[in-house]
Amino acid sequence: MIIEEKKDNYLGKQCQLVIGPAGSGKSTYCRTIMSHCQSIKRSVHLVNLDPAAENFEYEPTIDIRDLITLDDVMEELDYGPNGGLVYCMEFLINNINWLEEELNNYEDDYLIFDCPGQIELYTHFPIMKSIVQTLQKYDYNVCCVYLLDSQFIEDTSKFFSGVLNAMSAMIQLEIPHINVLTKVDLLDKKLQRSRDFERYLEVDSSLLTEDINNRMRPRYQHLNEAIVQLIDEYNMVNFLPLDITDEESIAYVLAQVDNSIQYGEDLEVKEREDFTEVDDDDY
Ligand SMILES: Nc1nc2c(ncn2[C@@H]2O[C@H](COP(=O)(O)OP(=O)(O)OP(=O)(O)O)[C@@H](O)[C@H]2O)c(=O)[nH]1
Ligand SMILES: [Mg+2]
Repeated sequence: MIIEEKKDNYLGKQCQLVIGPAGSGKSTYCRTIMSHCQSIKRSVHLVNLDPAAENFEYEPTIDIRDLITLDDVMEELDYGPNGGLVYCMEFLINNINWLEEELNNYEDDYLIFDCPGQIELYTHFPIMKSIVQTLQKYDYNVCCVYLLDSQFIEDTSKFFSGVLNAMSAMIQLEIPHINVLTKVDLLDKKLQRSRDFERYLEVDSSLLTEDINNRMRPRYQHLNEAIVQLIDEYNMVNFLPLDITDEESIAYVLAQVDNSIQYGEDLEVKEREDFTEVDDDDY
């Protein structure tokens, strides 16, 4: 069954790019998904792209610190932590063959990339985009998993800033994009069951506008409405809640990510090109 082999091979080349602001829970998410995958016997590899990372519960299979570390850059070039981080990431891009060689060793596996938290890497530096392009060159289906700390729903203006950053990353990367609201276990259980919480997961734009306009001076009304419209138009209104203490919640997030990797636009093109002999029903 040549077609089956092709399909298996293709589905094996998947990866999640886990990004989000500093402290949003990226490393914890990666650890949680690794542990969940271990329990469901799925083979996954952790890729560490954070040159400042310290300890990992699961040893990364590919680790940027084998190429460069933030400590070395800060010491040798006398850079501060932010400049040093950008230097490390640019160094990675200038030596992308290092990553390509590492990828070649694991080309049939499911990779989970734990990325650094500097927001500028996702909003205006082309670094993550270069990494995505490298992965795509090697036929990986890449999904961006954008994490936002659930404390961002404490007030609507904070939520706006979180959503706009997520949107900026989505526009830059141009890959399937899943928003995840992290640290839900820290939220009050009553709040989790309330309509207030739901409207942040599947945002009701009219309620958002009403809420923000009630809090801010009238002169900002038009701006608020324009932002909400933008959020609406880019379909950035969905967040998956992740409670790392609840196996079902973890499984649900993973299923959504898997789905977006398999059924993203890239796959549709590949399906047509590579799997034309297989019935649509098989997918
Ligand atoms: N209770 C709870 N704590 C969490 C969760 N996710 C992360 N944390 C805590 O939040 C802090 C930051 O988590 P990390 O996973 O290191 O966040 P990160 O995004 O990798 O941080 P950077 O790599 O520094 O950008 C740690 O103290 C974690 O223990 C969660 O789902 N629940
Ligand atoms: Mg981290």
